Amino acid sequence: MIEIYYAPPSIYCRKVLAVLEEKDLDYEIKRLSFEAGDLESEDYLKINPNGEVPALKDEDTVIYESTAIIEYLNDEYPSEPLLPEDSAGRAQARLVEDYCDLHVYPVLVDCYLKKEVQHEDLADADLAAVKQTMKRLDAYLGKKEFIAGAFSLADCAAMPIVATLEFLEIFDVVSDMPALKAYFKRLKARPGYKGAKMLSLEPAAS
Ligand SMILES: N[C@@H](CCC(=O)N[C@@H](CS)C(=O)NCC(=O)O)C(=O)O
Repeated sequence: MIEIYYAPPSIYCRKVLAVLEEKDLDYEIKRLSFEAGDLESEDYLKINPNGEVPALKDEDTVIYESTAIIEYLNDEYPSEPLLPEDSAGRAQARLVEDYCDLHVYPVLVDCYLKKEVQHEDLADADLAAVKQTMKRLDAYLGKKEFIAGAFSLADCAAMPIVATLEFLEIFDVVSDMPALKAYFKRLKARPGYKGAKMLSLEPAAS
């Protein structure tokens, strides 16, 4: 059985959960707590020496770094392939997935911390930072159904973005981007959205 180390509400973890759900794989969530210091425990550092979530165990295989994890899942469980067949399409999926990790997620994590942990209102500058990343996603999407044409890992990476915008009640940042808005609606209808929405460990409502 696959085990996924998840500390709610990690957006990087929820990207992996989205892939697990898209591939309809059985998995068990090993819940860790940031507050309790679980990620710095000696036992967990043996699993992920970076002291971060997610990490994944699949029998004897242990992997950390969310991108390495989802690439592993796609290779190891190829029945629902989540990368296009052509090299250019694969590169497009990977670069947008990378953009989500490096640029979109950090901005949303900042907003989450400000609103949910520090209990402060988001400022115009916070929303502008989110919007700037949404514009990039909109440009990557263009007129396509999904980021790389067919549904891919990049779309799994976008799913927790949608869930987080909704959770933070800032979905309106995409109100003037109709194609992106329609794409986000398509993502919400996917099986993977259940995992992407799992901010807590409560079963995600559909
Ligand atoms: N590059 C890493 C980033 C993972 C990451 O930043 N995880 C955060 C949670 S969202 C974390 O575990 N931070 C450690 C901490 O806050 O103690 C990946 O893609 O897996």
